[in-house]
Amino acid sequence: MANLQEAQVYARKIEAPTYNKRGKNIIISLQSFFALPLWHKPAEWPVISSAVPYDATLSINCQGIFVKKNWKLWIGTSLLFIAGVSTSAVYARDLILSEIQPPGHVLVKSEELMANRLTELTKGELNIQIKHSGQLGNEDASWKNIQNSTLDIARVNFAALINDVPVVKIISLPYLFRSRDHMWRVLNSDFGERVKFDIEKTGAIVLGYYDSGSRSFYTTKKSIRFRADFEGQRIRVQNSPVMKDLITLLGGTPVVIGFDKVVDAFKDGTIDGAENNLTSYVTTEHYKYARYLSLDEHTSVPEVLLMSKKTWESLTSEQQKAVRTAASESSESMKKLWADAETQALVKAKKEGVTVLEKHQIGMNGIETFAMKLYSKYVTNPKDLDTVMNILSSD
Ligand code: GTR
Repeated sequence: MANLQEAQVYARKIEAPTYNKRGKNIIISLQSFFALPLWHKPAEWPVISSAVPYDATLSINCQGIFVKKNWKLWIGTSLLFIAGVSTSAVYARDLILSEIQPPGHVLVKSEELMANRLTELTKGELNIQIKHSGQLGNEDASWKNIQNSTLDIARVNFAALINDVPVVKIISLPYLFRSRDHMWRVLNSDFGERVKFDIEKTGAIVLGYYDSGSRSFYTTKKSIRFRADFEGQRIRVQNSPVMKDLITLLGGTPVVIGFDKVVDAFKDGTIDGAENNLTSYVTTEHYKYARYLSLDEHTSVPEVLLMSKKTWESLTSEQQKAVRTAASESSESMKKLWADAETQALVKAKKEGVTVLEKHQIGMNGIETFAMKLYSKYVTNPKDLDTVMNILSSD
């Protein structure tokens, strides 16, 4: 789906709850109710069959004759019908989740775990339909659709929120987190609560976070080893002011391109490099074009799972609890899946002949010194300064 408008139209179409299994029960119950006259004596069949299934009045008249003769059977069947309708009143509902990664990606696998768990916890009342591979548009579209409540759930990278939620600029600062564990500890602290509060102020419900590892640079012509290696390089970045400024500061030219267009940009030479986590580097096959990978781990910007406020408020408190449980279990189990996926990605990249520079082989001092100049631009008040100092000095 190419643009925001199309995605919104599609999202509106699917906005109405989908009635499935139990909805069908209603139809079957109604059919059997009006089909009762079929049980008449064969002599009455010509009249009755013309009444079924189109003319309910005739059918009911015929049923009158039938009731007189078989009242016990009629009462029994009617009770069954009423029971059928009353249980059918609790319908199953499909929640639509937008995801840009393809099937098989660790994020999609984790969302599948969440979907199965939610179906189990709500005994089929709530189900999640995962629209993967950007079927409903890119992350910017998903984020907008969550805010205007035309989409139920979206998994996006924090970068998609950066222009609406200022605190995301802090999380996106280069070399802020030392490791994934460090990032998780910070997200689980008071700071994490502030992030959640700031996102929810904009009209979205935070269901949880997913790992996204650390992002590193990869290039087509030569390895990035020193700060000077950025000069003249056109590097693809997400639509993030922090990332654009970082590349400019390091001496390169930032090129903002959608995630799904990066391979084409490598093919037609629009870019000389990009940056992402190891998993995406391999699953997108960027490694086939950018054969030099420098593991500088400049940012660790997690993924976030969001629900629209309208969807959230339409759920019962039991259902909300089930959604929270399914999301948090999936986020927890994803940590292990992520670590495995990252290890496998590095093994694959090396096996495929990529030139990999580990952190200790890169002139990090020079690069970090330049990168940290960004802090003075993005940390502009005492509260944020305090936050950044706490993060940098925390274990
Ligand atoms: C991936 C992330 C995506 C997207 C992408 C990008 O690692 O999972 O959500 O943000 O990076 O670089 O655009």
